[in-house]
Amino acid sequence: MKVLIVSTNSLPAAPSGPLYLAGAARQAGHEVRIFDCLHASDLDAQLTERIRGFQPEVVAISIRLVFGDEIDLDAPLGTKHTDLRPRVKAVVELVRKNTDVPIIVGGPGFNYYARDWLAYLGLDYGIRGEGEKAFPLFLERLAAGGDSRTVPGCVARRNGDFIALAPQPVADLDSQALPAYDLLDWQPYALKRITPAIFTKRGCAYHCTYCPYSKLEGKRYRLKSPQRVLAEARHTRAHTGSTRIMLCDNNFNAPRQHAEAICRALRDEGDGLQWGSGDLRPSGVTDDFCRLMEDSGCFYANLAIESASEGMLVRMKRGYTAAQVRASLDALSRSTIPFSASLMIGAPGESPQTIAETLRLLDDYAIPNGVWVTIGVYLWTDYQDLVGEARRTGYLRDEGDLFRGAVYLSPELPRSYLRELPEMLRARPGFTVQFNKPSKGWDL
Ligand code: B12
Repeated sequence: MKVLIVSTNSLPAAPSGPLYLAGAARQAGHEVRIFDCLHASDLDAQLTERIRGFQPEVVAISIRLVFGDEIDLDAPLGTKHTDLRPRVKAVVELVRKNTDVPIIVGGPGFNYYARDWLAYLGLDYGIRGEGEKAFPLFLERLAAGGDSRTVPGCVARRNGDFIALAPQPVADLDSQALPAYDLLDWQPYALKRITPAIFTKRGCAYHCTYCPYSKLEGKRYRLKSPQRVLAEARHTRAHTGSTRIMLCDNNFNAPRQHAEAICRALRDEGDGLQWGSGDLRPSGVTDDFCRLMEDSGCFYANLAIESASEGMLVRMKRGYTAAQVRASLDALSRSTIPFSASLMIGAPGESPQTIAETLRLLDDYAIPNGVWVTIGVYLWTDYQDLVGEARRTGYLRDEGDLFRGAVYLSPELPRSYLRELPEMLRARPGFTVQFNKPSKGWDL
């Protein structure tokens, strides 16, 4: 079948999801094209032209984000909140205007809100979860005229009914198709200074109270072999020309042996490829590990500290201590790796005292690439323990709140303190602050 995959994301990031999806559909024998809205200067004209030119038999729409916050010092509290749903709706309407072939939706931003999305977009069918197996299966059913409502992860509306099947995680990641970087012209991404991204595993063994990933991807790790990661890295480099690659899995260094094996494989390849990770866990980051990261070409690592208050780390169930945060910062500081750190402020129990505790620890370090602070914890899904707590305490009242964008801010943070906090943080060298507002009209 002729398959058009439309990536609706309008914030700068590599379209990794659509690329893995495209690879899988092509491996199953379909003719695939990708349209990335990120570069569309005239969405209407360009998408119309693509549909008319290619004449797809099915259009797959990938939803990465529901809303996004970006730093903008001219915006209230220095952060611009964008509701990205209207953009996705505009894409669906444009597709509808140009063709009546089936439209199917999926992607990380779709997973939590499948039912809301279908109602909002006026569509009847989507797939939650990983697409490598489910999407080709859907295409097979579609081509053969079979029942697509038995595809794992599918969500469907019919005559007022709504069905949702549990997604089925891909067991063997090594045997899946490579991300189809060859289907993209990488030039516009390079101009926007975007680094291509691949992932090395799925799953998360931790259970942080604010994070949905272990429920989304499973607690058991599904690892790609180092050889497979190398094959993806080579393929990505060959088709983007980029000597840098982001490893976009969560907690890159967990499990530690897996991260070490990948570093060794990249080091032994020795062809100058550099890698980065936005999510290094402050545990087991020793001098030896940092040396391995250096030797394997790590050009950037973000240490996801979140908090250095002992009490907050326990409350958030982060699974490491302030002493481990210190040990990780010590080791990274002795290395040549350009690293940054990130903090998340505002989870239950956060108070001016716990923030002071975190900042006191950071005072002992010069962090070369700065500190990224997010104030306000996103509430996405009932997969987060925090959402349960927010419902119990009456912080969240309405079922539809999540799809409209809700943020948790500890009630122990007085407004007078919050008013001063962003400026107080921005005054520290290298600190960048994103202030996620609890709701649309919320102000201090
Ligand atoms: C890595 C990551 C980042 C990296 C991006 C690095 C990069 N170059 O890609 C960084 C740190 C920059 C980042 C930033 C942000 N992120 Co982020 N990020 C992720 C993360 C952890 C993985 C995404 C990924 O690439 N996965 C690997 C690819 C292969 O998987 P995938 O995209 O899910 O695609 C698969 C399936 O979804 C499916 N699929 C995809 N499309 C389609 C379409 C169809 C039709 C079908 C059937 C299937 C399908 O098949 C694919 C293959 O299995 C996700 C969480 C998660 N685990 O999903 C959050 C996530 C996407 N991020 C999120 C957010 C909000 C953000 C920010 C807006 C945060 C902020 N600043 O406020 C920014 C925005 C950045 C941007 N410009 O887009 C949210 C989005 C949810 C929402 N409600 O909007 C997520 C889901 C996290 C969460 N809370 O659960 N992020």
